[in-house]
Amino acid sequence: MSSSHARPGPRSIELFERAQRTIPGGVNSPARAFNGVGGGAPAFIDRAKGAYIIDVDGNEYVDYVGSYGPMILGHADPQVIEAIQKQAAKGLSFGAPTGLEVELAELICDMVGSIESVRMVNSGTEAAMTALRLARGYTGRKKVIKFAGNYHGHVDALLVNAGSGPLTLGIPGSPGIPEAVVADTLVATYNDLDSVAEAFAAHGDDIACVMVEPVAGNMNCIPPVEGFLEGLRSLCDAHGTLLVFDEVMTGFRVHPGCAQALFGVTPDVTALGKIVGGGMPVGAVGASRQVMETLAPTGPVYQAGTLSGHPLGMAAGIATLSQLADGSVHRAIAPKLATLRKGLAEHATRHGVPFLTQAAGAMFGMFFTDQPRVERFDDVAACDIDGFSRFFHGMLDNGVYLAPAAFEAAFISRAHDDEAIERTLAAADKAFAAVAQA
Ligand code: KE4
Repeated sequence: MSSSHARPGPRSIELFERAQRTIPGGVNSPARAFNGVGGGAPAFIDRAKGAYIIDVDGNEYVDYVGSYGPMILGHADPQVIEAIQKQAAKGLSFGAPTGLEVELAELICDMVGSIESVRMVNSGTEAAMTALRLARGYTGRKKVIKFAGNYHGHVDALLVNAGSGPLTLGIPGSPGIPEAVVADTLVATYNDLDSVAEAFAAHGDDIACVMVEPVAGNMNCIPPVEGFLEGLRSLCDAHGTLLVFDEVMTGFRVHPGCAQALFGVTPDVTALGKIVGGGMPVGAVGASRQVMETLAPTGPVYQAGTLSGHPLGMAAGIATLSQLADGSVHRAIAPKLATLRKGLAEHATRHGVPFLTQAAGAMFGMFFTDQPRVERFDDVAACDIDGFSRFFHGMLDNGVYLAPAAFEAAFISRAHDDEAIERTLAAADKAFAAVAQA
């Protein structure tokens, strides 16, 4: 692999200028824009392999975005690519069931203990949206508790801002969402069981579900504090409320059995995405057979999708999960992530930069703060966002690609070998120096 390192080059800039004429902000998802790190053209990617992405100017980067999670095997994994190519030659989509959907459903049920039945959808957003409707339909209740800083895709009812406390009903998080749509959404504080108990005390018997990221990966990377998930389980059991784990990001990322296996807490419903499709557009909702049969056509809760269970997505998901099932990928990743985190901390210390990493399985977060740990949304908000931005550009200039936002998690893969880690740490030495000089 060539090791030319440079900011997004002329072809990215030219493509960005063109893109902005026909695509809002020049990107098909705001997370890819560089608005959170000072703006400018993002790198337009031409191809990727293993731990590396290569942009249209030939610049090569060690990649810690991994498509925001799916690429745990590394980019262009040969088995995944071959599975897609073979399936594509047989036709793309039929609007009729295929054996591939059964195979992936069985694989998910084998790997995730709480799932006896699963419905495929096309994104994490659809998975969270379906999980919410399913919980409301199954319980006959309206209210939902979510957590400030948790993101469940762009579902109207879940795009809410935290009110003054968990008792205040949701405030629309975006124009275009009527107050009525979030009127039953309660917003609690992540890692704060008291805030959840308050909401249950006020609305307990009308709460259909608690939806939570078992590791918060949309306010950087914040694992649950001891007892938090267990406490949610107890509160849900006491009130006949369903516990929904949004494992779109954590699913198969933090453990082959998902976060529910890592932390030993069993949800009633699980939303999946990202890794479950191996890089293809796949989401899924899983639960007990009893809960899932509430969904059409066996039950009254409507849900559907032209391309749900898409054969190429199924083929990619099967080829991915089948490589994760025995745990060998996660075991191989663990020491490499430990080496990376240790090296980052050493370089930060040497340059006098307040810095902290947190991790769960094969996802991790980098915080520019002197706090000993970051457990809540307010802790994240207190971090040095400008410091992250300078670090981001320092890493980009030296051939390491991070998510262009301080509130995103980072993702390592099986393909991140010693050389990739060494190149990352060499870049970090320069990037921390840039942070320190500011
Ligand atoms: P998608 O609809 O983007 O596939 O999934 C939505 C979603 C649901 N739940 C969780 C826990 C998620 O992290 C996500 C999506 N994650 C973001 C990363 N912060 C995807 C990046 C993007 O929006 O482009």
